[in-house]
Amino acid sequence: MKKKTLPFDKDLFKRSVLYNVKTLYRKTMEEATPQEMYQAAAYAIKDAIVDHWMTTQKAAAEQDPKIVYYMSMEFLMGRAFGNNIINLQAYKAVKDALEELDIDVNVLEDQEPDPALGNGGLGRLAACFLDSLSTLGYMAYGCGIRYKYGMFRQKIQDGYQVEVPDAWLENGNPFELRRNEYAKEVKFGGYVTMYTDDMGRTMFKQEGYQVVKAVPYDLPVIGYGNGVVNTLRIWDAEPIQCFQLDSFDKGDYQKAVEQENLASQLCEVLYPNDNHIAGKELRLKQQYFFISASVQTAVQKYMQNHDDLRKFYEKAVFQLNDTHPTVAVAELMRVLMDDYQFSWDDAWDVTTKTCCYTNHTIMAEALEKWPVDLFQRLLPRIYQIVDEINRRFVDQIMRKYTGSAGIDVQAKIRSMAILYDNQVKMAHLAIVGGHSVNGVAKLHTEILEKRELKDFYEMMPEKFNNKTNGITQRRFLLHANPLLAEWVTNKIGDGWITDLSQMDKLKAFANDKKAQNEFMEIKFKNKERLAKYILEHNGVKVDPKSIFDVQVKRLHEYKRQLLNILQVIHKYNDIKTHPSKDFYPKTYIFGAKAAAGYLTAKLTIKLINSVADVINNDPDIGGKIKVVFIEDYRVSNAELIFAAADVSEQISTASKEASGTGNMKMMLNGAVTLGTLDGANVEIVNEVGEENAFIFGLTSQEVMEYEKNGGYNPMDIYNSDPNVKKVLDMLVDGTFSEDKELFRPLYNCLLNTINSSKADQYFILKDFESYLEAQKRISDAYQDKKRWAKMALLNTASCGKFSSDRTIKEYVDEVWHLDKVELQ
Ligand code: BZD
Repeated sequence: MKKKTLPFDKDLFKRSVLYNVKTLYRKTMEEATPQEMYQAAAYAIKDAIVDHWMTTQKAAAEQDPKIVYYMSMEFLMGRAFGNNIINLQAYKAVKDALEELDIDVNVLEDQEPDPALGNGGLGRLAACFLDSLSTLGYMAYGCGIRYKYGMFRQKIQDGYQVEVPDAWLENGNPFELRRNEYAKEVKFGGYVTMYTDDMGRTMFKQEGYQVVKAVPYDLPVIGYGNGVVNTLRIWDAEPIQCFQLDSFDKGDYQKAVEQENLASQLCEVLYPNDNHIAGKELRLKQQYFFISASVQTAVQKYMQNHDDLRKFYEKAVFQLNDTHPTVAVAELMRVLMDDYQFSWDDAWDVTTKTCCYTNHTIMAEALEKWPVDLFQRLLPRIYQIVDEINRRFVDQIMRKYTGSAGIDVQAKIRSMAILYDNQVKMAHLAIVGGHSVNGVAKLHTEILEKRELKDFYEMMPEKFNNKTNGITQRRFLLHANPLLAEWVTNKIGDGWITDLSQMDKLKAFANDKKAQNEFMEIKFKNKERLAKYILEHNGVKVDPKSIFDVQVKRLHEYKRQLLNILQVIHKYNDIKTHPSKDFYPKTYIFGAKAAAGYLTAKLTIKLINSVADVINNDPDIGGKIKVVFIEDYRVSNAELIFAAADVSEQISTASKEASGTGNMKMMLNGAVTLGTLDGANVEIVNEVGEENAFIFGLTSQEVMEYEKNGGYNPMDIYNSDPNVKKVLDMLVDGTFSEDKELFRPLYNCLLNTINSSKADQYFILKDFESYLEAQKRISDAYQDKKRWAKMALLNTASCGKFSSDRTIKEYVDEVWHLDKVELQ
């Protein structure tokens, strides 16, 4: 039986490309630049999308399904053009149509800027979730910020990272729709007054505030092959023009200017920190800005066709992507009480039944806390509400624990209060103000329950649940790796595109020599594709026959890129001292952005580049190893990199990486994991089998045990392991830089001679030997071609669990309880 596919009118598309080139640019196809052609084609695709978008919204209005509002400061969407035509099932038609117009679809795709409204895993997860929600037919809004400048573009100059603004909107965004009619006002500052309303109730009002206009821009999120189109609604800030004149008239010129400044700053730029909170005032403004606009919208949308707001939670759920959107708890309370005259108890009932919180990290520096005075000054009414939530919660703690044997009530309050030490603790507000708290991998959720949030778990265990992350196979296999996607479809049919568990069927081919050869042949072609990219971008020639060992992710000490590069240095020494020793060639590929103010991370980038320079140009090495740092790692080049990886480096200090999702993307593309038992690696190994992964290092238990006891002394390892000593000494002996002191800070991070309890906080030296040994196992395994092919193939075959479709199904069944929208 032939499956139904979405209709797509190829001739209409062609005509509309020609028409758009003419009306947008007054040009013929021959005269148009590639960028202009891209714009023309993107607008033509948008035409096709809009029909589905309208159909979906109409069906939703009729069927009135429950909607999830996925609230996130970050959506790392990546390029839309290719993904959109894939999900419209029109990739081939568009490619052919463009060919007939003498345009290469790949060239066109490369014209699109890579929208980078996110830092890393958390933002990309949000994008994968939207893709899955549409594909599964659930109604969803992504709610976020339309940053004028997204994640900075990274240039490498003389080995150093240089940040360049990412002007992604320079040429406009053909896929977006500005929805002025849905603009909202958001208020900051001022003070709160009390009054009595007509019914004799005490009411609160914010006065003397500054106001900005929040204008939404809608982006379509297309489901695969089902015609469902959801909306990513990102907010931009604009000054309220008429107010400016009024206040000028009133002589309040100062305020008018301030308002205008506020509006122009609010959405200017994404904070480029991953797993770290800088605590800047503007960041809190950004948070409240998009949350207030989104909450107001959700409530108003509901009120359009319902009359009892007390049942809001039956039709809406807010998923808070980490603590960044947590002011939603207080904002919903405010709207219900101040705008709809709810009592506290009624508002609280609705709010807690609506809000849910996902925790993405246990790193202390990522825990969001705001100074009370800042919070109160910026959001006076919201603060008042948080204060009352806290008062009632502390009361609840006291009622529950006072008089219980062996329980220190004050200690409980200290660890759980929302307001404590003059700080507003956003995670605590999110836990108390919602009904669901989830971690993002089994191990991570366990650590939350047993350690980080232990007191909360003991008090309210029913709120806690795990949702192991996932990724969309549509972008990361179907789009990123067309050769492998086609091969999989030939072997097992195309059901995997919407049901990744079907990958399991590939296991039947694990020992099939022909299948193994085909699989490795595809990997080789993808390695050639990446080698070409590297030659073009780095000027370095790498051998696609060498093992491609890949570590691409944000640069952070806990992710231990430093461990990787130290191991490379060791390998370099080994080859130099034993030139005739048999060694299988390896290409170490890095890609990572460091937060602009994170000096250790930036210096690590410099070290990787300096080591690359020395090794790649050393004739003694004869190309046995090469080191490549790929500039400006982002979603678009990630797709090329994942497809070409043999080895997936997932080497965080056990217990620190909440889940990881790059690990899943590489597994999907047949890379073998070299990792610690951290985050979702644990589940990956569980699925693929220990014999098909390379695991090393301390366990999370062991790490936490050391941490409890004040760490360990890395000096002991330095003194007893000559390999370690040699590698570390090379950091400060001028091998990698003329200035011997350049890398001293990294050396000192590992060997803090003044305070050993501050040394090597990420257990790099402790895991060094075990890591070397795992690297050796990899090189041995790779030389057994059959064994490697089987392992690689089994990784692809075992990745079924790691689809974001599965994660979303679990959210729907266990937390959100959404209904599907049916399209005729
Ligand atoms: O979230 C990441 C975790 O580090 C990963 O382990 C996990 O897989 C993903 C998805 O759950 N966390 C982040 O990406 N965090 C941030 O980017 C971030 C950004 C701003 C402030 C704090 C954290």
